[in-house]
Amino acid sequence: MIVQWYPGHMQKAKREILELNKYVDLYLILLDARAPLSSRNEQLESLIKDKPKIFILNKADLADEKKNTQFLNYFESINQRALCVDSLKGTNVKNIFKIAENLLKDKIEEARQKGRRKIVRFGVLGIPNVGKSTLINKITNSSKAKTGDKPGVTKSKQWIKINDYFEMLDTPGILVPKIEDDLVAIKLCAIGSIKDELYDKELVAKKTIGIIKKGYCELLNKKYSLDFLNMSEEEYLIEIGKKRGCVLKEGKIDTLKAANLFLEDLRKAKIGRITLDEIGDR
Ligand SMILES: Nc1nc2c(ncn2[C@@H]2O[C@H](COP(=O)(O)OP(=O)(O)O)[C@@H](O)[C@H]2O)c(=O)[nH]1
Ligand SMILES: [Mg+2]
Repeated sequence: MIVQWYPGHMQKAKREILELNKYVDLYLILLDARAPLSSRNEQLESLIKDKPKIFILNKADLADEKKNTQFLNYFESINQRALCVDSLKGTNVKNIFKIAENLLKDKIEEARQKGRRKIVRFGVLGIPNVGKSTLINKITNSSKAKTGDKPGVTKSKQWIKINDYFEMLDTPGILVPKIEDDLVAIKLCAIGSIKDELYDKELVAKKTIGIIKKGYCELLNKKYSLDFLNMSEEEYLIEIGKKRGCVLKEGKIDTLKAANLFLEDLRKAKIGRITLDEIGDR
């Protein structure tokens, strides 16, 4: 097992989502554009299958542009609405409402004919650190929803009026990441959705180097001025350590420090815009 997990989390998440589902008309399901398949939890999604949803491929600014397009096409092919978003800058955020209006046009029209106004209530769902609070802040233009760099900082609950037609719950629903599959778990650790204490960073760094050397070998070699062709993932991490001066007292390379540096570079897209999932992964 890559990640140490506690049973019971899934049950708690289910209860919370079922409670949320009593009030919500439409869900924004946030996925990390750098791993749009691995950051999905279809088991929990199935609890809300009676409600329309829009997949938000968030942090699209950090992900591979070509893959962004491929994944948008993929979601279209499975008849799902999806949008690439940068919640920090607000790129594409306005389009969320156009799609939402379209998805709920029958209900809106039905209310209008009865002389009422349908207020569409949004709920935001996603795994930790995917940018839920950042998106809610961007949309509601307030600092009510707390954001942070660590998974799981949000508490409290309140509807925030966006305009005459839309309201948004200020507290997102947290989806438990699916971690039964080691490859999925590695990717979720790599993008920062799993708390650091729960996994072995050296192992994750090595495995992630293994994943990205296939499609992004050039970016990797350029960033660290190395040559991948002749090296194992272990050796590569050691070389990164040498280049970055991660040396222990006895002259040994500090591979944990090297792993931290590598993961930091990856998460901030300092190696380049990298997407870890492939369409064919599912
Ligand atoms: N580059 C980039 N960073 C983002 C984006 N959305 C959120 N972040 C960052 O991701 C981290 C986690 O965001 P947060 O909203 O707290 O995630 P939450 O746990 O899902 O509520 C923060 O450091 C945000 O600044 C985005 O679209 N692009
Ligand atoms: Mg949050």
